[in-house]
Amino acid sequence: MQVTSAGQRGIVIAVDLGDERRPLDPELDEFESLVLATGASIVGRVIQRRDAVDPATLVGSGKAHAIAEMLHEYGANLVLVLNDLRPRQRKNLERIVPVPIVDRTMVILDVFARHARSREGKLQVELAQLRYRQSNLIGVGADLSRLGGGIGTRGPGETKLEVDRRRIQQRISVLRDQLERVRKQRATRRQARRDEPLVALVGYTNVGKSSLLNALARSDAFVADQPFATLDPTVRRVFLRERQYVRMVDTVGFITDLPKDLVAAFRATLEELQDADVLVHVTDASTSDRERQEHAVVALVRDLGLDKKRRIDVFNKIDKVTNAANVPGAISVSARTGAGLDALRTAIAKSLR
Ligand SMILES: Nc1nc2c(ncn2[C@@H]2O[C@H](COP(=O)(O)OP(=O)(O)OP(=O)(O)O)[C@@H](O)[C@H]2O)c(=O)[nH]1
Ligand SMILES: [Mg+2]
Repeated sequence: MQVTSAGQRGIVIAVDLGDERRPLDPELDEFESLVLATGASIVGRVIQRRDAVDPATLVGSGKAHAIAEMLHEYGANLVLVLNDLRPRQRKNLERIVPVPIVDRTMVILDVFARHARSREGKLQVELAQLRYRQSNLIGVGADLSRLGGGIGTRGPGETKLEVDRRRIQQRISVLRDQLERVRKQRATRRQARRDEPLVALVGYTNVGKSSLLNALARSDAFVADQPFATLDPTVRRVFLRERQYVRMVDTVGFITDLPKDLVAAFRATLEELQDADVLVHVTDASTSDRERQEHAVVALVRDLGLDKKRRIDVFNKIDKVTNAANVPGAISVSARTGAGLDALRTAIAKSLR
């Protein structure tokens, strides 16, 4: 179930609250790369500086009308909103701006929907999407109309929404049952492979976890310069040193304010991390956004109850930085050039003793 699709032309809207602790730029950049990962293109951008969001329409109502005019001018058929959108704001905004209004959570869910490969991954994403719609009083109309030939219709009316709600609830129960079954199978498979220690790669999305796994295991897990290339956990056998191997699992990347329906949906997948003997926390040494990303990961690791585990901090992509910050205890590597990989193998071996 995808909300956006190739050929969609979107206008990105953001309200800048001027919070110094939360500068808009990195969040906006990240949002736009998420949007591009859905296949939609960005044809315009509206940033409104305000002290608070407008409770009725998010942006001021004058701005909302200006956006409606921009839609015509730019031939846009989608509005993408960075800020959290309350159901009432969405509804009011939809009246003024008559195209689908998609918020950050929906964008992330959409990227997940595109990238899910396994049956469990697909079920998890669909469940998260429906739960999000349910809690935000969005009908299924937009998606169904897309299947029937293009999004671009208005949201459903009141009675239709009632019907939608019932259908959503029914579908959610079906998905839960199916997930339950898939998970039982996975648990049985997992039991069978408990011989070698398990090392889990964790980290923000797009930092190079899959690339690192490939470099260490000489394998070819999917790598792409876009958020959430990996959704399904991938396990590879990695050589550490003479007669010592580990299993290394690469899993879904983290992101700031990961939608809670997604965390819930992916909890079971992330639970694989509970079995890990060591966590390897990968960060991207080359991004100016490193600190914010690191905080998000540390918070999620804590939420998942993994903060008691042994952890190795790794700075990846050092080939891209001229003078890499020397953080004590952290290991600098490049999945691309192979620099630092031996030091990482040694550190993992040491941590397992
Ligand atoms: N220059 C450089 N680029 C790298 C390095 N490692 C990964 N990349 C690039 O970074 C991008 C993301 O790499 P992935 O391995 O897909 O990252 P990931 O952490 O698995 O990302 P998700 O699965 O999307 O969360 C790709 O374009 C890689 O080619 C590195 O050491 N140096
Ligand atoms: Mg990956």
